Amino acid sequence: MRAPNPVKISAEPYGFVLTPPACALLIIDMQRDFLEPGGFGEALGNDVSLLRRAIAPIEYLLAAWRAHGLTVMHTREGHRPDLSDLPLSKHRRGQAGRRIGDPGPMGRLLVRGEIGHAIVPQLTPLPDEVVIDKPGKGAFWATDLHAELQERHITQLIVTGVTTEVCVHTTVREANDRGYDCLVPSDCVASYFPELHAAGLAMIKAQGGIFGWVSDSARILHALDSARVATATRET
Ligand code: C5J
Repeated sequence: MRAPNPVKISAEPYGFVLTPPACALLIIDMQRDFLEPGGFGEALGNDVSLLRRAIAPIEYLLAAWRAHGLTVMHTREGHRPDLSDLPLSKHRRGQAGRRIGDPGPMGRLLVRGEIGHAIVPQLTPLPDEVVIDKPGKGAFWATDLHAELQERHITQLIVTGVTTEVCVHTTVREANDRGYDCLVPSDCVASYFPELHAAGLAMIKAQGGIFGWVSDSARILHALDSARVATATRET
């Protein structure tokens, strides 16, 4: 399907003009380690069921992005099996025996290649989609994400995934400083802490959109659909 033309998405603090070929859908850390029992998120004492509400809305956006032939990128937080990319400060956090690299029901916690490190089956990347392995919370730090985006002339990001106030927020801030316009669909991000989820979204759109825009998946899908209808009408 031909990529649609620019279209306005209803968003806060004001409308976001989406240019589909220049906009990547970025899916942050939708890994079993954060979303399923027995992973790193649960080892930190969190109720992982709170994150699962983001899966279905992301699935819808992902299907639309793929159907339009637009850019999709995924990230995974995790460390090398020898933990050489794990700073001591990060390693020390959490309870002894339940820290990064310790064994768990889905393999070693937050270690690349383990079962828990995989993206949840509903959002499994296609072979041609970029998967960024990141050792930090932000997706730009110590990764090739900026280079991958620049190579594809991407200037806008729809940022989805988990958790709202940690890896999503850090990534939006990093992206904003690098000149990307970021739109965050509120139903496609989630947190173990509803109050931090709300605060995270509020911070993004405050002060005239200091870090970016907030909308939701229905409004994005509606706009994408209108653009497709407009393109099809012009072509007939
Ligand atoms: C956390 C993340 N919360 N992906 N990681 O440790 O947000």
